[in-house]
Amino acid sequence: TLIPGVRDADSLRTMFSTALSEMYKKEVPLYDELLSIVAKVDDQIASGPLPARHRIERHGAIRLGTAQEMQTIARLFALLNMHAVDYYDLSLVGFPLHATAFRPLTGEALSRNPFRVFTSLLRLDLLPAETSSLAQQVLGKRKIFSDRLLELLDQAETTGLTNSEQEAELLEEALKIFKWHATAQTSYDFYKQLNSVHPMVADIACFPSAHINHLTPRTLDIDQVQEAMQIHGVPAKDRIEGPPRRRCDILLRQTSFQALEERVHFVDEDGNVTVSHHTARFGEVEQRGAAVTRKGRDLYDTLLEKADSIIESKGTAGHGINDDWQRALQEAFSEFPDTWAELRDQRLVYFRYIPVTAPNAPLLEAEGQALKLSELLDCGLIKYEAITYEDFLPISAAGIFTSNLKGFSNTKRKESKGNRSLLEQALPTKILDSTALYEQLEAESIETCRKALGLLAI
Ligand code: OOG
Ligand code: NI
Repeated sequence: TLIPGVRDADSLRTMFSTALSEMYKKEVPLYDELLSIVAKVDDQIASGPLPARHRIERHGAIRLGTAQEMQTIARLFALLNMHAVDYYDLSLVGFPLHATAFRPLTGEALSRNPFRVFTSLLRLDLLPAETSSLAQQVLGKRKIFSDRLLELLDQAETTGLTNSEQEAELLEEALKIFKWHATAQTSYDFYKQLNSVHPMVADIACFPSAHINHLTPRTLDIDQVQEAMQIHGVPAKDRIEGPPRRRCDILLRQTSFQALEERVHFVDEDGNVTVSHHTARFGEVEQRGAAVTRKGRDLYDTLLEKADSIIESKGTAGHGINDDWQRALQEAFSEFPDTWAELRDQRLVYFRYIPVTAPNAPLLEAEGQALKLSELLDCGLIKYEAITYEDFLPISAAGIFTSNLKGFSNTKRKESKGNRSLLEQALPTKILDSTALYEQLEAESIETCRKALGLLAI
């Protein structure tokens, strides 16, 4: 459904993501340092100009407590042209959370700025009854959205925001949702009680905002960034998540550095203050590759499990050590084709097809005819490039979550199907399927070629 909204959602999204980044730089200086490292590495690698979206590309993550909060966040993100894509079940690794990612959908919006926010929601239904009711008590009282923000949302949806002052105000009020607060909204005892059930429950329910817990720039070479982080003393996580280093990048490789220990003031009902610590925020970096088809994804999942069993059978120190892990991944993924031609022939990756219309391109005598894609590629009238993966990986996300919780480790996968309809009820919209979106981008590119070459059909 179309709502009046804002004048230019794509520009506003860029302004918002820039403002968030500026705020986070001040809150977490190591994030600023990471940005410098990434810029240096990427400058050395880039042979030509990078796509416009590259320098501004990042994702963030927040964790919400109630369906009501999820619904309001969805309204805000919709104004920035960001919509819920894919369901992530974190109970798979023992977290009482499920998630979706809000992101732009169309090729045009993605090329302007692919900013995404991985947004988790606490699953009260998975908590022991007593914990659930304690959490609900404090969550019911907190207000992460200002009254002014709610007014502006209403206005945007009914009459639309029509000038830059209103839009600037929307961003300013929106930023407050993501800001860190060093004073908890509960006592320390209450915090400890929730923390002992699961650290995520305390992280969400005891604080007055949905603090952004990381922002992640994209790099062209995550191995180099990981090395540079270690040299600069940035406490990087010891294992890079996702597929191994390849000639043809697929999906998403990620690494993070450990959360800061933040000093937090806890205040009890009588006004007594306890000063203690909480680990809430961290840094992360990612390298993105091609979006894979369902067949490609099945192969990825199978080979990831194979790498797991290689590591287990070798009885090495386990998953922690990156070199061993990367070797196991390399071994397992030798079965995943690593040339674009093979990846295309075997339909493992989605591609964008581009008509070749250079002046010296071969003449097409076939105007008005129906030709096969393979014929058009053979005679050089069409070229192709991989479509970038814009989403996340649940097992990697679990690794990121876990590595940033002090003294909490849980990598064993559990049987779980999640509860997608519960999250959809909160939104309340259907969650879109990323595979269908990639399929559509590919199909649209073929249609563009057909028109450009004046063909009847491809
Ligand atoms: C989100 C972790 C998931 C990613 O990049 O996979 C994530 C969180 O810690 O809240 O951001
Ligand atoms: Ni992340």
